[in-house]
Amino acid sequence: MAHRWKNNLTRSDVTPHDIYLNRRQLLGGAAGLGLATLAGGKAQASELEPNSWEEIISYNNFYEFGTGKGDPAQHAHRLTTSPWTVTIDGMVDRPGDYKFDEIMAAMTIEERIYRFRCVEAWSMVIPWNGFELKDLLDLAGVQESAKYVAFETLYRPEEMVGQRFGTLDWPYVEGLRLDEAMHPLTLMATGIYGKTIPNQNGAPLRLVVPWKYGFKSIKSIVKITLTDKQPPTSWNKALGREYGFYSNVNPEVDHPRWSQATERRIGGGLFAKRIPTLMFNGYEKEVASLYEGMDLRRFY
Ligand SMILES: Nc1nc2c(c(=O)[nH]1)N[C@H]1C(S)=C(S)[C@@H](COP(=O)(O)O)O[C@H]1N2
Ligand SMILES: [Mo]
Repeated sequence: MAHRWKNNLTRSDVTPHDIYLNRRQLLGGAAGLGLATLAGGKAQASELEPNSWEEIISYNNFYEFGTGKGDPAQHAHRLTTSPWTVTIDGMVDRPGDYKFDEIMAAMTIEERIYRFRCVEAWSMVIPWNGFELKDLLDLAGVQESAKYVAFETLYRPEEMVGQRFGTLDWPYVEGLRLDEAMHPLTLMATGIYGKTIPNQNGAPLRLVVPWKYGFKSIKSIVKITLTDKQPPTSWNKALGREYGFYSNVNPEVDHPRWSQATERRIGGGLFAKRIPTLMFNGYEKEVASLYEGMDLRRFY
């Protein structure tokens, strides 16, 4: 395949790890005592304080390695992520198997500190490194007819021990509307805290859609398909009444079995108050226009 790669890799955009460590230390007692949810300015300042590396890599959902929060950290070391190719097909001008290294050479890696809100009502703040999904889709050349993007995770039960059980219908699949996929907030993450993304977080590349519940942010992607039909998604297939295609974070639309009005920030400490969940996870200004005129209760 003859690709013409843009050559604008700027790894120096990555902010060094120790800046965050220092900021955490500076924050001092308040965060440690779980008082980071005080009203007013203080809450604003600490609200985007990243979780620690240890928290981010030890409390995970990645059912390919088991359903416990500690299972991915325990089992994901068995996954081999090199070599890795991402098949991009469907309604694109340049379909093919894109080598991960070639993708990296073509992309601009930047840091994005995003809130991350799981549908289970816990959250973190994660300093991702990655590139905009739009840049990858542009590389493949999205055709006029495409309306949706479908994503697929690796299926390799020899290494992904959770895939030996029928917890979900493997491989894990997800999807976005094309305008959601092209949105500048939509990231393909390849790192955290300036380091290569750990296997349990979805190495070597995973989607991050910060205004949607975490399960939309599919990990360890091997296939991206441009299509004109809304693609099936794993959690919708498993429990369609509870998990819709859109899955936008919305404090006003509860899960059938629990409230989505508040969330527990991981690492907040034993006495931390739950914090209010923000519309579109705090990205309302950036993304609300994508859903203008849509009934968000119906399109959950
Ligand atoms: N392939 C795959 N992707 C996945 C999942 C999964 O089980 N398999 N879990 C999702 C859920 S429910 C969440 S909350 C996030 C968790 O990402 P993290 O472990 O990096 O915080 O990954 C999402 N992506
Ligand atoms: Mo989740």
